[in-house]
Amino acid sequence: PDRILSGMQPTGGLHLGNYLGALKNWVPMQDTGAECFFCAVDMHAMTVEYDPAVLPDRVRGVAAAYVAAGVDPERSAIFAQSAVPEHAELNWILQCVARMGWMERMTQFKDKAGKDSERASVGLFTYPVLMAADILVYKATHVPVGDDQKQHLELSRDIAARFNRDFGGGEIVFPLPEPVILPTGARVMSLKDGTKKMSKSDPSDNARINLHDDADTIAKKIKKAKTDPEPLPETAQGLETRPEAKNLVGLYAALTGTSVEAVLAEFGGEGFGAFKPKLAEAAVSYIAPISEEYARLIGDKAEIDAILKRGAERAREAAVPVVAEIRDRVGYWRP
Ligand code: AQP
Repeated sequence: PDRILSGMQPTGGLHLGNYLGALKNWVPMQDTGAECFFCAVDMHAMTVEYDPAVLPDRVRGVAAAYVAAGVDPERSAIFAQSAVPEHAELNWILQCVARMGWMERMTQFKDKAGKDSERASVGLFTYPVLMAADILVYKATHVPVGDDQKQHLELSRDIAARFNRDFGGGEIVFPLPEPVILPTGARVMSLKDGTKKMSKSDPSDNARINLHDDADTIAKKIKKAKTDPEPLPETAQGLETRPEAKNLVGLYAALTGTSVEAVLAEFGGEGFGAFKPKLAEAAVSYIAPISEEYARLIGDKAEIDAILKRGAERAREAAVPVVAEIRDRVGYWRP
């Protein structure tokens, strides 16, 4: 049977990019009979500067957002990565499988470390290996993520293949995990800069629409969103040199479940003054049910903690036997 694994970093509240790019894709997977594991990857959140005092609540926030978005804790394991120490144990083993040359090609490290990469944590550099461990510790077959994670997924496959070759004795130990990337919404860009992805860690909150934003906030953010002075084009080709316009049109299409072409057939020739209120309306009605459920859940710490506890137990049931097998394969001593 298929096994699904995905996660988000508790580096802040989740935003529309996280939702449209990944989370939205998780919900229907629960109906496929696959075993689903969805974690808040708090160990990944430590790779950049963070406040340990707020991390546990951020994990709770991510779990609440998963549930509010439709992940069912009865059917899916929802848990904190750090509560399943097998991730960390497999991480070390896989660090010895991954090659420096593979790691040095990772573009997200370069983006996140910026110019001063000497000061970045070693954890930020090895982040994609931990991500491979997150996936392989469940022998996951499918990983629903946004477009920006494609390269990391490719690395996970390389690591799995190399492990199979070096330690498999002719057997397939780890199935090669398949990325599952949605055709629309896989890449939502910042409202302030159409060439940068919408991100939790963007210092400007106006750059993103959060799943917990209320209607007024959403409308204000969209009103302030960067645009150009031209009216919307009639065809998708006309968006190619206009990153902000392309992003807003793409967002509207994703929110209303139509195509970019259909949006332009409706709004082509109109200015942003006419388009933005419609976009705000679509965003508000789309997010309202999620943000209402989120607000309810986040006030019930006991319920969230119970979900996370149960999720960690279920995840460990799956991960412990995998790590036991891997320990033997790599030659760890045991009496
Ligand atoms: N802008 C985006 N468009 C589409 N998908 C996105 N994802 C993130 N941003 C966008 C997808 O959300 C999942 C969780 O991402 P993450 O929390 O592991 O970290 P990230 O990709 O680095 O996301 P952020 O929001 O930009 O976080 P920070 O600011 O902490 O780095 C992934 O599946 C990702 O593809």
